[in-house]
Amino acid sequence: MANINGKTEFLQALNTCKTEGKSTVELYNEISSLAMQYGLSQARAPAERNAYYLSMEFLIGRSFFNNLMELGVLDETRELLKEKGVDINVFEEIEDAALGNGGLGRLAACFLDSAAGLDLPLHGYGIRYKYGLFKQAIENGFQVELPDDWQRFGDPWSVRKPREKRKIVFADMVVTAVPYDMPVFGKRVNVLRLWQAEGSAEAQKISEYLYPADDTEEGKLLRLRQEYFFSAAAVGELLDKHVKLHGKSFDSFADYNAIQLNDTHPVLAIAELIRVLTTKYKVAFGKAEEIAKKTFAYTNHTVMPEALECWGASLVKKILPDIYDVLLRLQESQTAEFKRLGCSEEEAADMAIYANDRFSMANLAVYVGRTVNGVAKLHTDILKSSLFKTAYKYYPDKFQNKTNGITQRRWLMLCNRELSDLLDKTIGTAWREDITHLGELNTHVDAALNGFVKVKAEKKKQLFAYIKKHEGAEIPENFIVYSQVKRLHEYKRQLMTAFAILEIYKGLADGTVKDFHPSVFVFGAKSAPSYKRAKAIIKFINEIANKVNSDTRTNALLRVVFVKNYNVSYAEKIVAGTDVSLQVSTAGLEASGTGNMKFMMNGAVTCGTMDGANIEIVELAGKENNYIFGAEVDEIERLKQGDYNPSAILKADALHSYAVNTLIDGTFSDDGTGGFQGLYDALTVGASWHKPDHYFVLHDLKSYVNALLQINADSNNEKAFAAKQIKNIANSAHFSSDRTIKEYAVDVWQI
Ligand code: 26Q
Repeated sequence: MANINGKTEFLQALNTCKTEGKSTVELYNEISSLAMQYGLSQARAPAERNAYYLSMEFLIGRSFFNNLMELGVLDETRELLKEKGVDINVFEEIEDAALGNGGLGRLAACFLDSAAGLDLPLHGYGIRYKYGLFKQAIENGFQVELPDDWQRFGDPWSVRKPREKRKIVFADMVVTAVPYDMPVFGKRVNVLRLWQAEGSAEAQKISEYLYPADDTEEGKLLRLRQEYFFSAAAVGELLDKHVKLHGKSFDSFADYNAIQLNDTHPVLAIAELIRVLTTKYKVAFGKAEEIAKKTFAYTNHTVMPEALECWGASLVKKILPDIYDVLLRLQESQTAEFKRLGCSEEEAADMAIYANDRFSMANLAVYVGRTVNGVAKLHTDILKSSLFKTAYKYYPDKFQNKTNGITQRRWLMLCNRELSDLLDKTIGTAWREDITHLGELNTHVDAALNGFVKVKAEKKKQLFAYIKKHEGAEIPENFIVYSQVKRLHEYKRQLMTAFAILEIYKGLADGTVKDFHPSVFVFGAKSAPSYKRAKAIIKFINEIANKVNSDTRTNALLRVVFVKNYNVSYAEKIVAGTDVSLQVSTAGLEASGTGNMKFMMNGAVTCGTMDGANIEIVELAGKENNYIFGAEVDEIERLKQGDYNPSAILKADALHSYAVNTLIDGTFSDDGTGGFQGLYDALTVGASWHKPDHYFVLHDLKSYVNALLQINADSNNEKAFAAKQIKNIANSAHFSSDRTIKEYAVDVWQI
């Protein structure tokens, strides 16, 4: 094959590529590998100082379209293929690389995209799972999990580097870590290096599958192995590289390397760095600790206590005895430092790395991390005022906020070409290079109105066609679209949306809700396989969809669709075709949210609570252009302290009673699983581990229904409503991950 080292050569090669008689998968692999050759030829010499993003998850999605776009050949490829009689959309058959659960994993992918786009040397380290997040089927309304064998289409975007393999040693086995490099194209070519575990059958299990939960239930041996496996591979490689380039002068290690810990999952990297420095290179412990303190930075993504990882000391001792020793010594030096700082005993206990026979990964990360950041302003404030309150008292300078962002390349240019073209026409093309130019749309709202209404209608049409194809559900064209798509969690309150829909449905049926603009509610969500209540909520939504969609009294006005196997590619369709973004978590619990930003940038209004980044969204786009409802953090705090009585609310409100009682009055069937009774009990009597309705669904339900109805009424004034949507686009530049990455680059990584 000819050497492809430029765009012209790529297009020539593509032109001579025979398409007849080839399957989509064959063509996909062929075109992708041509593009890889072209893309890799653009790589330059590595940077002196690099930042590394250690993450258990990289939720990349589909690479094909995105990479062709980043390489500047998507349009030409589309045209060339068309001439050959191939519709480029056939490659949508290639499924996503879903090496992540949700927000945290997708954020990692957006960050890599932005860094490459900004010419900043940020590289990823993670795990090359054989199976990504399970594929979700829906059977009789229930979630069923199927394996996600994403590599069956081939993996043309990775390069296996067997010569750079490493040994990872556990007390009971030795595992080979083989790197696969996925280039990240942009202004520069960065690398996402994913490690695959090889060796014995036991060894291979380490990279076999992604934990399909986005919280911890219990410490699991395999999870510990996974975390150590990729952290140790990354740290070992960086140390080897350092020795090769700079000799054994580890004082300068942190001058060349900044390591970002994406939540607590890679935190063992800290202990591993110290272990290797002290054992292999005989660096004194205190010195090694100092180097670690200059190298690592930590991002927290959740305040949910169950997701803060702790490892049982005996487990660590058994499979990673040297790491166990390092952790204990870190605890000693931590204790000494706390003494110097004058911490009380309780304060020291609160921040302890080791307590109750467990190692706290969060406390270790906060102790060693140069910086600690939350992912939205409110979230960082909560870290300072509660979760890490004591640490904030003693180390105030460590704490920073880095509000999340999303890459506009995938989430606007790629998924919404129509809107992108309209922006070009309205404000020129400068926004494509520098997203802050989007702000210029603020003074061209009227000029964009007609065009925007057309674009939204077209994106809806495309979404409805896609839904028809994948779910079989028909949605009439004039419907407005409310979407709630995200992982299924009680705190995200999909159940509250379900109740709100039932109340609206009843109002439509009995005529108390009037002048209702036809509306569809779109849900997409995977539940952790072992999360019973979340699974019951999926069944409940599907039961509601069946009832509502088949009721001829109301189905010209109201529909409900639960899309199965919600993933990055589905999200690309949904964010572009949605009018109303539902972001309704209990205030204080959604660290940031990033779906909210994708919807905003595509011109949806937010119907949400004052939580996570919603607060910053309405701050920037205006409360008058969005719909905020429900209890704010301080009120939630008061409710928690006081005697919140959801049963009283239920009793006092006939509509609420109607909606909630459908769980238990035979309106719907959970097939005898008891799942619906479980949901009902959680709201009305609570459980051994929580008070009734601890996510305050019933407290916020009334104001939620009102907000939904207000939106519906406002949407009848098409132009005024479109103006609100446009103002959201115009003020969304702040939520570009380009902005976030620039902040990390300056405030944390100094790259
Ligand atoms: C931990 C231990 C064992 C098994 C699983 C886990 C685990 C896995 C994934 C714990 C947490 C996660 C993922 C968390 C996550 O996605 N958090 C989201 O991060 C987004 C990016 O910052 C935020 O926008 C969301 O608000 C937050 O929920």
